Amino acid sequence: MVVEVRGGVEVMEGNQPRVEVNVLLLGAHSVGKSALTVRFLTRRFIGEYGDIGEETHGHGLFVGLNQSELFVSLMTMCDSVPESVYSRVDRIDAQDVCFNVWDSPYTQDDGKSLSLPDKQLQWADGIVLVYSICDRRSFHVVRQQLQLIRRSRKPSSVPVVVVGNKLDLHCHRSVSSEEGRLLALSQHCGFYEVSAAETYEDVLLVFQRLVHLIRESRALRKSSAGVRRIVRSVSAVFGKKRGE
Ligand SMILES: Nc1nc2c(ncn2[C@@H]2O[C@H](COP(=O)(O)OP(=O)(O)O)[C@@H](O)[C@H]2O)c(=O)[nH]1
Ligand SMILES: [Mg+2]
Repeated sequence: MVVEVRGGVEVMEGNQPRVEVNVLLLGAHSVGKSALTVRFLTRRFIGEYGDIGEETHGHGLFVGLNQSELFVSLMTMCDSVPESVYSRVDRIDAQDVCFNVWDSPYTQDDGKSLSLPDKQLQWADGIVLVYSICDRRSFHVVRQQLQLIRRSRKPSSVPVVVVGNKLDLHCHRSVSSEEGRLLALSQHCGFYEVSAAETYEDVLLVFQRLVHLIRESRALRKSSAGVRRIVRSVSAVFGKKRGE
């Protein structure tokens, strides 16, 4: 029995609580966002991926794959949920986690200043920011996107994992591990270098780390809301006493 699946957090499947996390992938064109998404969802690397455009309704991502081969489901569309979100349920730390993954195409290659749609940022519980270790320009894009995320209306603490992809091409590396790690550390993000082409396990680690960061951030929000409630009740009592 599914009680609630509306782009939110609280889901009950039977009697078992299930965590729901919305994961947004960002980064420059051709860094491997779709490759990482497909790796995570299907464990496979298929080489070429159509972009999930507004018009494709989620089918572009899986060019070359038979839809029936996939153990993913296209989420039910509703006002607050975009068309191209794929979901996968995983068991992490003895709890079912439903990943809703939005692999958004990069559309800022026209020389205009970079911006991120508010719709995406408000939807996301956590963000995977991808660059290619062989493409310095894509690293600058990640740096800029990170600044935009931290300045956005969303709480600046939205969990982010920075990912340097195409590790198998390390002989063409133009961004060092240290630079990537330093950027991530300076903005309190997780950091991984992976190869979507070569390994599933490392890609899985990225998503698992993001879940841990999301859990931490939710727990922090809950406890600070609790503290605010206590402070309000205490000031109400003392305020009353002073007025009496
Ligand atoms: N060598 C290598 N190529 C990759 C890797 N990940 C993606 N690619 C290739 O890079 C190109 C762009 O990948 P894609 O996922 O479409 O990038 P996106 O535009 O960020 O979604 C494709 O030709 C992929 O096959 C990787 O880890 N290693
Ligand atoms: Mg893509």
